[in-house]
This record gives sequence, structure tokens and C-alpha cells, in this order.
Amino acid sequence: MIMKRLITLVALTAGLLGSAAAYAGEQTVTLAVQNMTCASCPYIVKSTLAAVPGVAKVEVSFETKSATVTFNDQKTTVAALAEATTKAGYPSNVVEARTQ
Ligand SMILES: [Cu+2]
Repeated sequence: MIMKRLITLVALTAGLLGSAAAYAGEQTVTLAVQNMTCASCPYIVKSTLAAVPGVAKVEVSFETKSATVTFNDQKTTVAALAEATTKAGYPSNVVEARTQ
């Protein structure tokens, strides 16, 4: 009984770690974002990207006019990310991609 409970706990913990940490399918890309003309633009770009299903983390830089996005490539694609920012008025394209 105790052993069974322990196995369940281990399986559960492994599952949680698997979804939170980097695993196969997680990617980080840097997008060059156009039209960010004022200080509030990065917030719009950030919330737009964060709303895309599968996106885990977004960092937007107004200084370098770029967005760094970590996402699950089984849930979304780079094309979908670029499309989302474009629809919000900020066309973007990938400048750097790496698989974690
Ligand atoms: Cu603005």
C-alpha cells in the first residue's frame, strides 16, 4: 500500500517536472519585431505572444525591437507566433532559433 502510494507520487512529480522544465519539443526563438514605436508597444507584443497556446515564456525588448519566446513546438509554431504579432500590428520574423 505504502509502496504503491510512493510510486504514484514519484510518477506525479516526474510528470510535473516534465511539463515545467525543458523537454523535447521546447524551443526558444528570437523574433525581430517591427512597429514598436513607444514604450507600451512591448507590453502589447508580450501579451499577444503569451496568449498563443503553447507559449511558456516571453521577453520583449523595446531597445533591440525583439521578442524572445520559449514555446512547445508540438502546440504551436514559429509561423503562428509571427502571425499573432502581425495580426496585432507588429509584423515579426525569426532572427534566431535554438532547440533546448
Ligand atoms: Cu506603442
